[in-house]
Amino acid sequence: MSENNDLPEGAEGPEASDSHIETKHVPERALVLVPVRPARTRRAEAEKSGVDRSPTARVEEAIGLARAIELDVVDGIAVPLPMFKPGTLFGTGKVAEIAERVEADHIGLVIVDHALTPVQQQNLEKEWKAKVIDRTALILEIFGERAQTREGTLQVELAHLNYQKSRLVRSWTHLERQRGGFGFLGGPGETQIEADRRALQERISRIEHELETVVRTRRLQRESRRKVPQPIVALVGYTNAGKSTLFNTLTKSDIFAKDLLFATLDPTLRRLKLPHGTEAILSDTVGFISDLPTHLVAAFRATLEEVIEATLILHVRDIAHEDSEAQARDVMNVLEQLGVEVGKTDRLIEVWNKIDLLPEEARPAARANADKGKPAIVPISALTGEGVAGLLDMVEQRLNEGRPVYTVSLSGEALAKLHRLYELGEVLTRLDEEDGRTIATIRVPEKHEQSFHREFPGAKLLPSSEKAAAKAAPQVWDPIDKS
Ligand SMILES: Nc1nc2c(ncn2[C@@H]2O[C@H](COP(=O)(O)OP(=O)(O)OP(=O)(O)O)[C@@H](O)[C@H]2O)c(=O)[nH]1
Ligand SMILES: [Mg+2]
Repeated sequence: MSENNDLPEGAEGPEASDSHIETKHVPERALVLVPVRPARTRRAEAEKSGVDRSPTARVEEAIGLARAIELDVVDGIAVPLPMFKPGTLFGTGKVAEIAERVEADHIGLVIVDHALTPVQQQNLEKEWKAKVIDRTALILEIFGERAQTREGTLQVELAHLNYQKSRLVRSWTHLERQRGGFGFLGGPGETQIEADRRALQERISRIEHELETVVRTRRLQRESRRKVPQPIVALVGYTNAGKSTLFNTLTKSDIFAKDLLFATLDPTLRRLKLPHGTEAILSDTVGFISDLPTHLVAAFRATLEEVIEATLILHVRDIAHEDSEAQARDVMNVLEQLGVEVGKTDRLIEVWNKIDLLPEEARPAARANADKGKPAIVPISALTGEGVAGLLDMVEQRLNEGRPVYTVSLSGEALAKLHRLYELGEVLTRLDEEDGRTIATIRVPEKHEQSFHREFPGAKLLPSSEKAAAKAAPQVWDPIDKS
């Protein structure tokens, strides 16, 4: 660092406020490079995968990742990548051009938003005289800084070690190739790498063992929760989609939510009270991102078990983001990796968040009924609260789908008790007859079952054959108007 650090605290000499530092390598001055394939290749890839990310959004995201660990990002550039050069990823001309930029701007760290082989990394470090890391290493770094619980720390460490181990293998294969393909004869480098691998493997086993103990405790806690059965509603989604903000709005909590990628790492659980008395547990958890290192997904499996086993999964999407569609697909992919059958399950609800950022006429419509494989959609703003009441209604409705439905007929004085029906359960249909009677069908959550029978002794259980009709009846359900 510069001598400026030696200034006494509070000193405000011109040097102290001058951001231009004469040292060649300033470790936290970072340059972000986003390799971009030619348009034609990108179109072909997009057709195959159904995902096309705009280069600008990718640059923005990569800068966001770098800022997540407080790096001073000097610039973020989309770098054309007509073909992959095995030794340096980028072509010779580009490498030289970037070297000049690194030199001129005193950059100490270059982040390449792409996978780099260990050899590419080493070569680029030599060419640019700066530290070089790839996307996976950067994400691992962020997770390392965020981890707070014992479980989180162990998981990140495990992912890190596995990442390192996989890179040792790759560089070994490379050495083998350099020697003409006779790797099995052994040779220089091999013994050292083997030793390194063994050391890594020993640490991996030790951490896995320790993690298993921590995870077992969590499982036991979950088991004991299961004895008092409460449905779990899990929030999932791309990082920065607004999961924690929604969590705070729904549970009136104050957990950390910020315009920061991977603000949340460790999972949080809170009680969620629904409008008609149904109770559930809401879980907030780590966000997903495109090209999430597989080591991380594997390491975080235990944390994500809450999601895998949840009764309902709320997929929170930043619907105002230009890459919203691609982000959703990434989330689906991770869910699939975790064993949630995305296309088949009826446990998913899509929460389209941040509608306050869209002009009135561009706001999406709600989709109440889940067709086979198509999740329901609820547009909301976790920030302003718009649509949130409708979301809660839908969650409660979905959690109680299996609950019994009763028919209640009220007339005369009993009509005064009508409001109690709305308090005790979810009124599915209501018919005001000409003779002054009111007939309603109501689904009663477990919690209110006793009170309901006490107050409405004449209620009749609706046969399950008629339940579908009650459900299909038009429900006044407009999340936007309801907030
Ligand atoms: N305008 C607007 N901003 C929102 C809304 N919901 C969340 N945000 C903002 O989006 C940013 C990210 O919110 P978080 O709740 O931290 O997002 P997250 O999904 O928990 O993110 P990670 O924990 O990083 O995965 C914050 O700056 C929020 O204030 C919304 O409905 N409208
Ligand atoms: Mg969060």
